[in-house]
Amino acid sequence: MTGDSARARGADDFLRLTGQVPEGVWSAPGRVNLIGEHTDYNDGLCLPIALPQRTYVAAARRDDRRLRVRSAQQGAAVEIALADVRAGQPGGWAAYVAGVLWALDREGYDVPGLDVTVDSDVPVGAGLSSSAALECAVAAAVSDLAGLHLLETEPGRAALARACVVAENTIAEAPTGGMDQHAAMLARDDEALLLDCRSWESRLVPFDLAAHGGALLVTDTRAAHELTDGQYGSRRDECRAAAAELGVGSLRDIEPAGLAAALGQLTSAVLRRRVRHVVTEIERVRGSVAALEAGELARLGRLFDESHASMRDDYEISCPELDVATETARSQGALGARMTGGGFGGSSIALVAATEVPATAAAIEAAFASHGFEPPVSFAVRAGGPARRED
Ligand code: GAF
Repeated sequence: MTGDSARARGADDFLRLTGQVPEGVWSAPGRVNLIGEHTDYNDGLCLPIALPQRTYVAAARRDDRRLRVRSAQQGAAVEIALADVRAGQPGGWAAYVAGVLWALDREGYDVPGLDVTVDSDVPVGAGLSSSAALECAVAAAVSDLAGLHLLETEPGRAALARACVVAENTIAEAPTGGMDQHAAMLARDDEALLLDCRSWESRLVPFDLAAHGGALLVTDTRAAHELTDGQYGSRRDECRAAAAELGVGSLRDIEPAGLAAALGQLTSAVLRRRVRHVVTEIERVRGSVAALEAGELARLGRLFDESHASMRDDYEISCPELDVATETARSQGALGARMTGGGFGGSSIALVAATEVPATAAAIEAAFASHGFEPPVSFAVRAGGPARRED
């Protein structure tokens, strides 16, 4: 499905749901994180890009403080009074919509009831932040419909991103770190977003691989990926425990030069591995920014490979499908490859010559078939734009 058809279908679906035309259509992108994984909740650095794939919401105000929402991907409509929204209610995908209204209301904004329809071409469950895309598209709609004007400035966009994080953590009960929502709100076409997750300051880094004859190949391994199933939360708890044992506020406080000493202080081998991943990964983000700014794709590729090894061996969040996808891309001549996102399934990325995109995708598909895995879905992406009003 193309973005245009998702947008048109969203508006058509709105007419079917309400018998009226929407007051507008808003959209927000999925994301791929280039590097800096599981660093956001450690106050670290990360480097996402927005995907060209987007989630579209058509919306109009209601005067009864109720939310009615239907998604083309999820089936039946969900309806709830805004006063009844709380942790776990509504459950499932609608929590990402209701949660945003709840979080903005809690911030003191005058949030109206809404009718909303959703359509998306962001793959769901692929580690490409379909939830953040949904939250941020809804937040963009609320900002405009409630006259908040938050889309118009960078600080306003960052405030919307923070409300989406609160929605996800509190109402959807997913203990995620904030990278995805900031990417969806602040990213720009052909740029990567360097995010400092301690101050939430950001800056753009040129990301135009095509200008260097390169391409970024995303492979959705179709291996199940869930951020609410406890594994993600347990990594977060381990980082908190390690920081407490080391007497620091967060693992960001451990400088690379102090890593060996910090590891020597930790009694648990598991915590030593987790800390080593986080500290070295933050440093790899710095190296990746320098590589991109110098146009040195081979150096960026090496950092991708090191990042994947760190996630496989130290953070232990890879899986056979992600390892096969990245190893196959490398054996086909990719400059580097790594899993992206929360892990335990989801997607990988490979930095390849533009001319090698079809051959690399075909090799990954053949390798998956020979391992008896589900067929993967591979596609090349450019960096896309942030949440915005469409119509
Ligand atoms: C998921 C989370 F939502 C992010 O906050 C981040 O922690 C990421 O996993 C891992 O880098 O996408």
